[in-house]
Amino acid sequence: MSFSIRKSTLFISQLKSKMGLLGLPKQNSWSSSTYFHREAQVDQNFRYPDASFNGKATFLSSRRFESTKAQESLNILTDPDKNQVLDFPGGKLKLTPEMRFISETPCERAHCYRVLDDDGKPIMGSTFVQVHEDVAVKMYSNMVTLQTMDSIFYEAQRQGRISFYVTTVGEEAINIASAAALTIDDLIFPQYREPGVLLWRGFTLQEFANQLFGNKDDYGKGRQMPAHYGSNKLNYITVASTVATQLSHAVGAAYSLRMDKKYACAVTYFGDGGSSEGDFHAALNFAAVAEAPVIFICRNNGWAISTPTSDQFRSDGVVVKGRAYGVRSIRVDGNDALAMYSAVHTAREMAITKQRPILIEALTYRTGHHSTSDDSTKYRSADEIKWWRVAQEPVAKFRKWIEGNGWWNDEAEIQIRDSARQQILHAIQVAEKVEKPPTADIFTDVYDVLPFNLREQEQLLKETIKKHPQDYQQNVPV
Ligand SMILES: Cc1ncc(C[n+]2csc(CCOP(=O)(O)OP(=O)(O)O)c2C)c(N)n1
Ligand SMILES: [Mg+2]
Repeated sequence: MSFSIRKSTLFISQLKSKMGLLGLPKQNSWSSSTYFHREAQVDQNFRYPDASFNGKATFLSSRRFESTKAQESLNILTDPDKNQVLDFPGGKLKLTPEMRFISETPCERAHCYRVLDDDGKPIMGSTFVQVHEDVAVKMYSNMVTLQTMDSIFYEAQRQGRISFYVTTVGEEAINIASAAALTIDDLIFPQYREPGVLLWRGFTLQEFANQLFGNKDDYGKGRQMPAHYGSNKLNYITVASTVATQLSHAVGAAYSLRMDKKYACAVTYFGDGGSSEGDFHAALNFAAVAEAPVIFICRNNGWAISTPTSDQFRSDGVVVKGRAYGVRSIRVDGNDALAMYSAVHTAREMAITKQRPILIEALTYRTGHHSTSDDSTKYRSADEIKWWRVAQEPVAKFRKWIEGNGWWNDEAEIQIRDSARQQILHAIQVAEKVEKPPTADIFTDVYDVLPFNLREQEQLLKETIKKHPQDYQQNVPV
């Protein structure tokens, strides 16, 4: 349908007669939810979300355009500038005689929030949430442990001791800094490249190794692929391979936290590839409408296996999609642990106190292969990988900051790297010796009473193992 708009009320009256049911907005249509009244430092930022942390107001307001109920009449109002204003469900909007399309590209790309410069020094004028020494040291130690886990477990896969592994190389700051900014009550809905969140919460190296080796101490009873960790105790929902399905789960869980008036939020992690799934769009929209306290953390690492972001979307990355769905958003340097910590800490306060979703696009780069099933040099240049590995390495950058504060030195570095290595090697040795869960476990925990087809399959499997024992691992009890 196309029509021209003149500065007359003709089209409005036609519309009115066609639709008949357009009306006034609710009195409180700009107000935010009033579940929590805790005065947070983010209040200023909440009122002026396009303002920086130091509260400088900018040209856009933070009003939420809530839907209004259609009522009897359509109102044409005139504002003080003599512009005509249409009172439309969803809120008032200005009418214009100009036929102006909204451009598909902004004049300028969304800025990226960064605190530390390349030398690990806070950029002049940067605003960030202060991290105490003990937290900063734990953050750095966890990042080193994650790096060490990645190199040893990756090698274990290459030696054929485990079947599969996914590294987090290059994304250690997103993992650890975001985890540090949350509390254990916040529910985590991960993709597969965030084991650091679990590490931060206290999942032991032995628990990681048990899962990777699929032994009988693995909580998934060996039924998940390696690196698909989960922990009830640590509020970390088990990783699912199906990309982006966790997003809508997080929204539902956040809505339930809201109904229970809990001082907690749901946090879901996903990649740029995840944002290309329909689930991402459904989840953002639903979260905005339901006013669910959920933080969406997108790790935009440039690639979805071999598909670059340029073949996934033509928008200015992922952050801009938040506004389309009415979700407050920020783009952050994901390789800057201090910026990540500050953004997630602030997002958490906003999500919970104001009962709203927040989208964080963390810019980073997957410097490792997608997984042990991938060779990324087949689709990207070695120079590109090297630049990120050397010039933008997140762990080294954070080390410079804590060293600059006098919280770290070479001796501590040698000690943590040595200790992490010893502990991981020990965990592997133990996990390898623990017996496997029984084959019968394959059929449990889904149905209360096993349906006939699964009973048949179980029987068949037992007979096959008996007939061809050489084809099956000896250390798996039937
Ligand atoms: C629904 C679905 N489609 C495809 C796949 C295969 N697949 C596994 S990981 C992946 C790429 C995901 O990329 P991204 O979300 O950017 O995460 P990253 O691996 O870069 O961290 C794809 C396509 C899948 N697991 N699930
Ligand atoms: Mg990706």
